Amino acid sequence: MEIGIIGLPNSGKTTIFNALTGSDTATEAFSSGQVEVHTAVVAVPDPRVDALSALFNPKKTTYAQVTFNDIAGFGKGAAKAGLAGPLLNAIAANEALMLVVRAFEDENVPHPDDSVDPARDITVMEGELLLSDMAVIDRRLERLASMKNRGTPEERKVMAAEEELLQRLMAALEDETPLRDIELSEAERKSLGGFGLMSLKPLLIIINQGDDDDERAVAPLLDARTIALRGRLEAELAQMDPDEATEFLADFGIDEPGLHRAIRRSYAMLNQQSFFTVGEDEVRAWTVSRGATAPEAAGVIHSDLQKGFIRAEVISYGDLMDAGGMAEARKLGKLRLEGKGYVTDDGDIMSIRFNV
Ligand SMILES: Nc1nc2c(ncn2[C@@H]2O[C@H](COP(=O)(O)OP(=O)(O)OP(=O)(O)O)[C@@H](O)[C@H]2O)c(=O)[nH]1
Ligand SMILES: [Mg+2]
Repeated sequence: MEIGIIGLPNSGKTTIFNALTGSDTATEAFSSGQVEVHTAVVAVPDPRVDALSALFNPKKTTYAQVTFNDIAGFGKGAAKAGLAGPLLNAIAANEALMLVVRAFEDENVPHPDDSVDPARDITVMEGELLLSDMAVIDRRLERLASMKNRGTPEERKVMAAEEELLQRLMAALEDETPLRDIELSEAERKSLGGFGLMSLKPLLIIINQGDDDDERAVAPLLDARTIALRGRLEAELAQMDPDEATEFLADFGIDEPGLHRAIRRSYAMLNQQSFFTVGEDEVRAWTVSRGATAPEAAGVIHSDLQKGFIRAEVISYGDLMDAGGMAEARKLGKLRLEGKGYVTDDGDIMSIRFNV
């Protein structure tokens, strides 16, 4: 799962990236304007994995992972002519976007619009995503028009369907509706895959507050897809050893590090869930789409497990913990044998039977 961090220049993208990933990438008040992507892979904190690890005492414990990409800033007007190639490519490579919006005041850090106004900046940036998509769709429609009357009847049918779909999307964009809010069939989604449409991607908004700011100051902006973080503070926190961090969290009245909240929201937003494999060798969390079947889940572990899937032995995390161990759970009849049609649940513990 890759999440691209975007936002206006100097909004604090690299600071938030450092906070989320525990990196120590240099931040600067004046950007070079070059497309340079910082990447870090982060383990998804999950108390269930900790508890399973305590229960099985494995040689290795592996958390689910998410990759954050800190992408160069782009601002108002950037999307008019279509975002420049390298920037568009850097953003298109992500499954979801994290928009960083500045709320911190600091005279030494210039704002491209000369004032701090997070509500305005959210509107500006969402507008840029829509404009960028319009430019992409416009170009594609022109190309389709130039190919009219060419190709086999079958090819023409495909092109006509694509044109109709793109016109529908264009109408939505003109109406200021992001494409993620449009209902699309699986096939339509697939046909759009190569275009790098930005407003199609799930979007999580991070409001970057100053060290002494209170979340209540931006309360009207907070919703299911918007959270507030004190970026610089959290970046400092991410550099501390655990004891120091605990004290620091208490001092600043932070319930839990922003990383945990941001990851949880990202997971929900991406329609993802976790299942676990357990044993003496390894306790491990895996990421699947919500609604994934048992064979699809098996395929995340290895394609052979999906191909040769016979059945899965499944127990819910809660049942296992209640029983206090696998042997006890088995005695209580809590382990289920599930076939190919089984739809996995968040927190399932699975053991796959397969045959290749
Ligand atoms: N006071 C304060 N300063 C911050 C905060 N977050 C970032 N800054 C400062 O703002 C400046 C820009 O931060 P960056 O994280 O580099 O911003 P950016 O969005 O990555 O900038 P570009 O990549 O250049 O577009 C740096 O000087 C940071 O130290 C914050 O929460 N409070
Ligand atoms: Mg930066």
